[in-house]
Amino acid sequence: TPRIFSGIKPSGGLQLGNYLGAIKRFVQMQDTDFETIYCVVDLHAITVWQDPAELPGMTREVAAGYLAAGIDPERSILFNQAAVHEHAELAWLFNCVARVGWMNRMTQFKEKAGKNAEKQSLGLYAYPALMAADILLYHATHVPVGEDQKQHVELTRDIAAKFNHDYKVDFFPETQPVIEGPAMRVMNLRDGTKKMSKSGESDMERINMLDDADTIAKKFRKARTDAEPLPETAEGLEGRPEARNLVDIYAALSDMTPEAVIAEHAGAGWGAFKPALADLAVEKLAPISGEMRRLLDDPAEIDRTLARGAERARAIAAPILKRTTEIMGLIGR
Ligand code: AQP
Repeated sequence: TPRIFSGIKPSGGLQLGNYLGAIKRFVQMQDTDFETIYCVVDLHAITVWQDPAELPGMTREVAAGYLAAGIDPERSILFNQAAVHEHAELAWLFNCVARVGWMNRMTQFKEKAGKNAEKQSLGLYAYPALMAADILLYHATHVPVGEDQKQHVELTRDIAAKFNHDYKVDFFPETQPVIEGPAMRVMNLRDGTKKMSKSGESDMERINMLDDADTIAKKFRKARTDAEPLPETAEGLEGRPEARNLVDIYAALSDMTPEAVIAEHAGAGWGAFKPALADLAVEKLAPISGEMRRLLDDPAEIDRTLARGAERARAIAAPILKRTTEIMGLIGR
C-alpha cells in the first residue's frame, strides 16, 4: 500500500497555518488508500534553540492538535520522532551518502540562516538528511508538503538514488511529493507577504490554535488591511496581499472557493468582513481547541498515546534500518 509520512515541529504553539495547510489535509488523507504516519518532529525542532522546560509541553500540544482535529491514533501511526531512535541513526547514515554540494543548494537554509550561516547549528544545515531519513525509514512513497518543501523531497530522492546506485541495490523507493491543488498558504496578519509561523516575533501576527474567542476577534480586528473595501470579483485581490489572505482564510475555514467568498461579500468594508471572519474562525476552531485543552489536561495519556504510536512506528522502522546497515557492511545490529 502507498504510505504517507508527514511531520510538524514542536517549535512553538500550533498556529492556524499548521491547521489549514497541514493537519486538516492529514485528517482527510486517513480516508484514502494511503497508510498514514504522522510525527511530532522534535529532533527537527532542536535545530534551533528550544527551552527544555517548554519542549515537552509543545510536543504534547502538537500531538493534541493532531488528535483534536481528527487524527485517529488507531488508523494512523502518531508518535514523536525522538522516541524512535532509528530516525537519528538513519540520518547519520544519510549524512554519509548526501554531498556537501547538495546541502549548499538548499534555499530554505539560506533563508533561515540569513547572514548568520556560520552561527547556525550543524543540525539546521544537515536537516534535509534527517528529513530524508524520516521518510525513507518507512519506505514512504508519498509526502504531503508545501511548495517550500519540494526541494527537500527532491533531495530525499537524490539520497535514495545515490544509496541504491552506490550499493547496487534497489532498496529505497522514489518518494513523490503530494502537492494538492492550490496549496493553502496562510500569511502573517501584519504582513501579507510573509507566511504565518509559530516562531514569528509578534503574537499578533498569527492565530494560535489555543487562542480564545476574544483574542481571535482582536487579532482579526487589528489585522493589517488596505483602505479599500472587498472587491466585486476575485481579480480585484491582485496586488492586495493582506486582503487576499483574509479572503483565503475565510475560504479555507468555510470550505468555499475564494471566488464564492468574494461573491458573498462583494463590496463589504473591513468593519463588516473582519467580525464575520472572526465568528467563522471561532465557530470552526473552538471545538478543536476545546478538545485540545481537554487532552492537555492529562499529559500522561498523551504520552501513552505517543508511546503506543512509537512502538508501531518502530515495528516498521527497525527492520528497514537493520537492512540498511547490512547493505552498508556495518555489523552488530
Ligand atoms: N502559514 C502556513 N500556511 C500553510 N501551511 C503552513 N505550515 C506551516 N505554516 C503554514 C505547514 O505546517 C506543517 C508543519 O510545519 P513545520 O512545523 O514542520 O514547520 P514550518 O512550516 O516551518 O512551520 P512554522 O509554523 O512556520 O514553524 P517555525 O516558525 O518553527 O518555522 C507543514 O506541512 C507546513 O507546510
